[in-house]
Amino acid sequence: MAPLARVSVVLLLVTLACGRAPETREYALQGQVLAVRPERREIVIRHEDIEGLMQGMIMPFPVQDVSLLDGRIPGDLVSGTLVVSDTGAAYLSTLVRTGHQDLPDAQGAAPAATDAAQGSAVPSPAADGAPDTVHSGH
Ligand SMILES: [Cu+2]
Repeated sequence: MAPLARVSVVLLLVTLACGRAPETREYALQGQVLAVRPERREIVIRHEDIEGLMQGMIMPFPVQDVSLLDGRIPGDLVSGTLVVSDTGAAYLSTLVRTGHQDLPDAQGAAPAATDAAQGSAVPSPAADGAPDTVHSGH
């Protein structure tokens, strides 16, 4: 190889090494939405095991494109793509709703929550008694 050509190869390799983009890997994600926080550009998902990355858990996932969160509500079943870079940064690049399953006991309310909200107020003894106590105090 002529000396000049050899220099060119070395320069090329240096250029490639310096200009390379961070390595990223993509993982398929399945789970259920527990909370949506567009103001923080993140969504909390109870995800299933992610092969080769981590076991199932509840955790917040950042998104770069906040419109991915449009229309997502707690209870939505979703599948998405998790992008993890070699710097450790991770975010969801896709997020698709595949179904919906109401969250059990999400607000500490029993399954009867819907009935209670629809029915006329059934005053509890405590709520009933409190005003009387206040009035009688005057
Ligand atoms: Cu996780």
